[in-house]
Amino acid sequence: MTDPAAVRRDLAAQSIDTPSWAYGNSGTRFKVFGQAGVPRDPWEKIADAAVVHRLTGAAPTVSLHIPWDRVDDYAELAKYAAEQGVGVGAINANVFQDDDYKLGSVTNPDSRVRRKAVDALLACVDVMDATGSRDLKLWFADGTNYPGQDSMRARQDRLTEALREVYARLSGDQRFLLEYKLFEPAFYHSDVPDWGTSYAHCLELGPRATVCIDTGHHAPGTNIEFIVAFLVRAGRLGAFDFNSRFYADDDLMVGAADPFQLFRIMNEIVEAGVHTPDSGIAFMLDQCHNIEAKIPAIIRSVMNVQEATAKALLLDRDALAAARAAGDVLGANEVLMDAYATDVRPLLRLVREEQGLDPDPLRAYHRSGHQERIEAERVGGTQAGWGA
Ligand code: PSV
Ligand code: MN
Ligand code: MN
Repeated sequence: MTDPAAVRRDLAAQSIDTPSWAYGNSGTRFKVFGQAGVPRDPWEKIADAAVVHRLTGAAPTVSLHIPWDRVDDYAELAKYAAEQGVGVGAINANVFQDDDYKLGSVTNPDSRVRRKAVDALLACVDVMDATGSRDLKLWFADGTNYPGQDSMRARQDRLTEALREVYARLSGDQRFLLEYKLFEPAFYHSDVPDWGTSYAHCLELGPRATVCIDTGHHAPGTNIEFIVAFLVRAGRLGAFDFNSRFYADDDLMVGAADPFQLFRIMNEIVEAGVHTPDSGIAFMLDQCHNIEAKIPAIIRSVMNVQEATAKALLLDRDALAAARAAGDVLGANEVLMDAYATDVRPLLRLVREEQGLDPDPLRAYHRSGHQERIEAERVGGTQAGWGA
């Protein structure tokens, strides 16, 4: 049987990191739709992230993307974040938007471009030093479009060399998260296409190197919860980039396309007992809100993760263990489905009330006047940088 007080305690402790770029304008390669009141600079992105945290009590950090969030003084930015009540989450390195990176960044055949890319990654570690961020998130757009274009083996060598140099620069509790993605922007092969490739590089490097699972970066039908189970067991699951997808890297709100998949993922996390922040696993959103209102969409996303987690926490693990031990296939599946079918919204309302929060963060946001304020104050919001 589950202990209701322990469930409420774990839910109250849950931390979900929100990404600075989700607060800015975004779109597809066809069109970026501007929205009124979007942040004009990193300071305003942080201010919006702080609003999400104040209303949900569950989003205490905001991830930055460098150089999209470039400022002169990162320590100042971190100080401002702390004043707003949030911390700096992962530092996301952008080594994909310069013309130089046409044939890749750290795996580019040209050593000058590789040097430039590694220097950009090292500069991100400087940002970590200045902000107190623990995690460097590495995602490479590197790969090829045509068979024969470059040596896949040589590119792995170049990747290893670059990762080694960055790894050696980490200190204290810093670590890096190596994110994989099956395809896009490279269409024939990607240099880090899957969790196995990421994991192999992390193993070679050492314990500060961990895998980041972006839920939108797999082939359709991939059993993501298996990947979760494997990496948790191996101690190499560093983070999630949560979002949801119908077709490819859609970056829709987590839990919107397939709430059952999100539950199955969180169930693996809870079964392994790694759902609280002390697990070292960062639960991050990586989303773009192209047509929907941004802050409400991020609040909704945080709530979706909370709901999946609550269902997983309520799962009757003793009954599941008994059914498994007895070889009762249907019984085990029924225990799991019962948990999934539970309406956890009243429980989460109670948890919020116990934290002194409004039980309905979305309605509270609409009542807060924040949206009207930012629409009046902020004219000429910037693009997130992604999807232009
Ligand atoms: C790439 O598709 C990705 O998921 C990486 O995490 C980037 O850092 C993020 O999107 C934002 O571009
Ligand atoms: Mn991602
Ligand atoms: Mn992505």
